[in-house]
Amino acid sequence: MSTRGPKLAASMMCADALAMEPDLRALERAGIEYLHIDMMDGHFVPNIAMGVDLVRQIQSGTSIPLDVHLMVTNPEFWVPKVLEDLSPAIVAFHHEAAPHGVRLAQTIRARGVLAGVAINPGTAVSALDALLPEVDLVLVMTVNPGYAGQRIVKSAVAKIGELSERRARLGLPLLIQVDGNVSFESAPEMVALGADILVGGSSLFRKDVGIEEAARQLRVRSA
Ligand code: S6P
Ligand code: MG
Repeated sequence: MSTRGPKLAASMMCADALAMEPDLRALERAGIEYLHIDMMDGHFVPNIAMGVDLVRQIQSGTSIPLDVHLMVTNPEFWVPKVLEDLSPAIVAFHHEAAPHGVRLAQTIRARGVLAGVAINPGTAVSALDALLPEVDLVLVMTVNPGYAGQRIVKSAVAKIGELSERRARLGLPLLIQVDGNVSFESAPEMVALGADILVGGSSLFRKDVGIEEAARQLRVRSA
């Protein structure tokens, strides 16, 4: 496992649904730090993905910690459910769906789990000013949430730098996670701007070079 550079979270939505076990073993050999679990409700985003039962089964098949990304309109319901039914290391809800973000973060932290808040490409970093001291992680979406394999939204990448500046100025031990078209080309800039955790989707689950080689290259290019 790498000790320098960003941590990698593998987006399980991009795993081979017909051969998830070989993919899990490859992710373990690659020293992937988190399994990124995209839970989508068909309301907050125009797609449905990864229910609790499926995720529980994945969890039983590996010791890689879970990083849950909730793309749902009602995180007040799903945060407690995920905490109860799974054993995640990180749970992130979307700011745009959470009028009671501080309460949600407190609920997550009370279980000894890292509390994350995610922002869409169209949401400004300043919208999080009041919430930053209450969370452990900010998930910066660099594509519109809902699907893998999309083009990057360039203006969203700059928000990594803005957040990095804010955490330094405020002295907060915040982690910055980036999700959306993290690639061999885009990862170096994301890390230079301050990203701590990169979500690997299409660029990690590569059928041509394989997961281990893709992970190695992502690490080399962003070290
Ligand atoms: C998108 C979701 C993401 C994707 C991730 C990986 O709504 O939150 O986690 O699975 O973006 O896909 P890609 O192809 O963009 O790297
Ligand atoms: Mg995600």
